[in-house]
Amino acid sequence: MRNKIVAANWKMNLNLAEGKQLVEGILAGLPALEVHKHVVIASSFVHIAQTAAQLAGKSNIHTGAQNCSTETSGAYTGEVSAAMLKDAGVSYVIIGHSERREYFNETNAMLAKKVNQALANGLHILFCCGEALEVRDAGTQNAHVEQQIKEGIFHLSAEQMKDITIAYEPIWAIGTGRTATSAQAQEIHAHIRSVVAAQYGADVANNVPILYGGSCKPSNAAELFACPDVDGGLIGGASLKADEFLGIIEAMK
Ligand code: 3PY
Repeated sequence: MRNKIVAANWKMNLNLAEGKQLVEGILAGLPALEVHKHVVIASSFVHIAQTAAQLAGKSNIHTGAQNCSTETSGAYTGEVSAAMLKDAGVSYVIIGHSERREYFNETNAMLAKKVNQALANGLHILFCCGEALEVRDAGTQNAHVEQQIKEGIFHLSAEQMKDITIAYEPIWAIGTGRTATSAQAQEIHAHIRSVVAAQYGADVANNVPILYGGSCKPSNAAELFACPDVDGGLIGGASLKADEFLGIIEAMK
């Protein structure tokens, strides 16, 4: 059975005290997680050491980051390397979130370098893809997402794909309150899995978790997660409140 994952993406929110309190709230309500179910808390860099200390020794709940550098080390002011993240206690890193692609001009070529840095340092990757509203309206979302995946991760070996989780996030559903219907999510998740299968074969494809992201909340999580190719969620706003995030974790199949 492939892994199921619910990952919090705090984005640029919360001070240290608020982050600590939120993790305490999540831990207080966290159900015992079966072996294939995982929770990730991806905070901003400043929270990582604190979150890692809070999660130390806990099973199936992991510290995450929202980005890493394309470079290994050196004169890159403001950057944080994958090695630094690993050393600070991170085990999952989000790469290629649409906000990074859009506001920080991250290209697929840059993302492929970040993917290499993360894997070289033993991190699991939550690799994001997804289309803007114009692309969805033009009906070319499958080709769009396929290109992002091909250019971002298809240089990897089948062995390296074991550390890849794909997160499909339609940009038109991020922070807008709009959600893809479960039928829309299932359709494109199945397409993504077929693209991975064409490159790596059915075994690899069947083991890659594919998460849905974009205004996922307790009220719609169960329906989305019931889709056969939806293996959990990457959660924005609803991950900032312990009760809402716990509600989404409960919906994990
Ligand atoms: C959202 O749901 O808003 C996200 O961007 C999750 O990453």
